[in-house]
Amino acid sequence: MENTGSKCGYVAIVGRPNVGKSTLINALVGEKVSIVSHKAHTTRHRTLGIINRDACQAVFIDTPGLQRDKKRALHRLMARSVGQAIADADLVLMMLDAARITDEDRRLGRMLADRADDTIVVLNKIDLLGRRTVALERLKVASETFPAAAYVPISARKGDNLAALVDEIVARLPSGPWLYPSTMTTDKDLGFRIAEVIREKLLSALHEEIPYGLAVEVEHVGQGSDDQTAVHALIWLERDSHKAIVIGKQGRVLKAVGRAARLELNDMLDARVHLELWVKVRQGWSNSERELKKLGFEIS
Ligand SMILES: Nc1nc2c(ncn2[C@@H]2O[C@H](COP(=O)(O)OP(=O)(O)OP(=O)(O)O)[C@@H](O)[C@H]2O)c(=O)[nH]1
Ligand SMILES: [Mg+2]
Repeated sequence: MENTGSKCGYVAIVGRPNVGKSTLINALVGEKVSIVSHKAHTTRHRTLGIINRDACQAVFIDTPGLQRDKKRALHRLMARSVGQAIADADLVLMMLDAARITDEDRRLGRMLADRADDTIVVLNKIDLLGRRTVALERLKVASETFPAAAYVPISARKGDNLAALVDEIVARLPSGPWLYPSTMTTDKDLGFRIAEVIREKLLSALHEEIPYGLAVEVEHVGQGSDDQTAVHALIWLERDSHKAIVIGKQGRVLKAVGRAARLELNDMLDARVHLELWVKVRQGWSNSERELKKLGFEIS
């Protein structure tokens, strides 16, 4: 590839839980590279989403929502990956929910204070604000609270103003050769992506605290019968008492989760998927580095 005049850089997307970071990376890449749910703490792993525009390649890093509670090893790991992403990044998108700026946002702002020149504040969910004047007022508050190179209001869900955001990003990417092939959209392998689709469906089907003690591990992807693709996955829970809830009365919850996951996997794999799910208990996995490692978390 001719690299003269090309640009390439890492762009970390950071913000408190649930502000819409994963929704944004998916909207920018144009495919689902990171799962989304209405529950906080959905993203657990830093995940790349890559876009190419003319001679520019932007490598977005989706990160877990930064949170205060770091009691479990899992949460310490998630917080560490945010710090790592910020350190690795050429540019940082600091994402806010336009509805309100909180102490958690301010805490993150302090972490980024010395990176103001390469921080872009992204004010998300403007579709939920009634009037345009409210968006302008929120932008003013954001610009007074967080020093940054640019402030961009968007709706990640509706795709509003994303082109303006991409322009701001591309203008600030450093010169250099592309780091990834032009056809690559994410760094995650198929097994990981399948597990995440299943976890997403579980997150939307389950209530209360169960999602935080839930992990999905894909054991096998291969040729099934009748031209089907067979996928076997384990759903790990932290407590025996959660098993009945995840399975549901007469298996209804698990069946609905399996159906929703299978429909999405049919599209993702472009194949007819036969999905088998097993529910198992591994006590205390989220607070054990050894168990986290077994489940594929990177313990550095
Ligand atoms: N109305 C509206 N909802 C949005 C927008 N962007 C994201 N959401 C919703 O906000 C919720 C959280 O979205 P995510 O993308 O999972 O948020 P996140 O910041 O990645 O969350 P964590 O991974 O838990 O840190 C989901 O229900 C999204 O559909 C938006 O622009 N407008
Ligand atoms: Mg996320």
